[in-house]
Order: sequence, then C-alpha cells, then structure tokens
Amino acid sequence: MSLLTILEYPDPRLRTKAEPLTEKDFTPALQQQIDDMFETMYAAPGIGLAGTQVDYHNQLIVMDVSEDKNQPRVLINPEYTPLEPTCELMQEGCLSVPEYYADVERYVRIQVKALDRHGQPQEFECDGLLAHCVQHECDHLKGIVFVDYLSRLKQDRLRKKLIKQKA
Ligand code: GNR
Ligand code: NI
Repeated sequence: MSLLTILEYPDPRLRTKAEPLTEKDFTPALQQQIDDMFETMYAAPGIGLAGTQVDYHNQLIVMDVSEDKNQPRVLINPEYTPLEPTCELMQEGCLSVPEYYADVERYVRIQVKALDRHGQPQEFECDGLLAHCVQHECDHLKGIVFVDYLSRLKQDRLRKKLIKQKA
C-alpha cells in the first residue's frame, strides 16, 4: 500500500475528464490503485476521493461517510439521477482545496448506478452526506471542483488567499 499525492487547486490536471474503465481494466493493478486511494483518503482524512485528485484519470471513486470508517464504497463508472428536484445547501470541503469550506447546493436524494471493485453492477438510493459526497466526487471525474459553483467574488478571494499562502 502507498500514499498517493493529492493534486491541489488550481492544478490544471484537476480539469481532466476521466475515462470509463472497461472489462480489461479489472486487473490486480486496479485493485492496488483502489487500496492506495482508500489509504490516501483515510489518512487525509476525507470521506471521499476521486481518481482525478490523485492524477488517475479513469472513472474511479472511493468513499466512506461512516462515523467508524468501516463502510468503504467503491464506485466505478458512476451515474446518478435525482429522485426529486429538491436541492439543499451543505458546507463542503475538498482535499484538493485544503482549509477552505463553502456552502454548495446539491440534490437531496439521488439514485446511483455504478460498478463495484470487481466490475459487478450496483445500484442504491441515498440522501444526506452520502448524496452530497457522490455528487462532489462525480464532479471531480468531469473536471469540476466545488469552488466552480461559488460567486466570482468568492473565487477571487480564494485565489488571492492561495497566492498569499504560496508567498
Ligand atoms: O472529505 C471531504 N468532505 C466532504 C464534505 C462535504 C461534501 C463533500 C466532501 S468530499 C471531501 C473529500 C474530497 O475532496 N473528495 O473529493
Ligand atoms: Ni473533492
């Protein structure tokens, strides 16, 4: 197992669109990538991690929103659909934007379809933190970071803060 380096905003590699995994990709190397992503996510610590964040550009997400960190989930080639049009705000953070938190609007209740780590189809419905996390991670696979949803003003302030930190 090994810890992977997490890309940080505004790294242009976070804008990469992830490719779907195909049958031939379900190899021991993929299992290793999944285990390394879990190790990296738990160590951070975070409740989710998308391949994009570790410069791996296939549609792979690991997450665990449980209190005891004993409910690992793997989503491969994920798709979701809202079960109702209702959205809600939740304060989000992102391992690729350290020490920054902001409210983001997401669907309250979604249906998720994806493959598991062995390539078997899985389907579930969720709400609350898990639903927010799935939407946040699926955005990463499309090259979207949660700060993209913030006002110009908030994005400008964040950029200035990051420039100042670097100096
Ligand atoms: O650790 C994380 N917490 C979090 C909180 C609210 C909504 C989404 C998240 S995901 C984030 C980890 C991360 O950056 N995943 O991409
Ligand atoms: Ni994130």
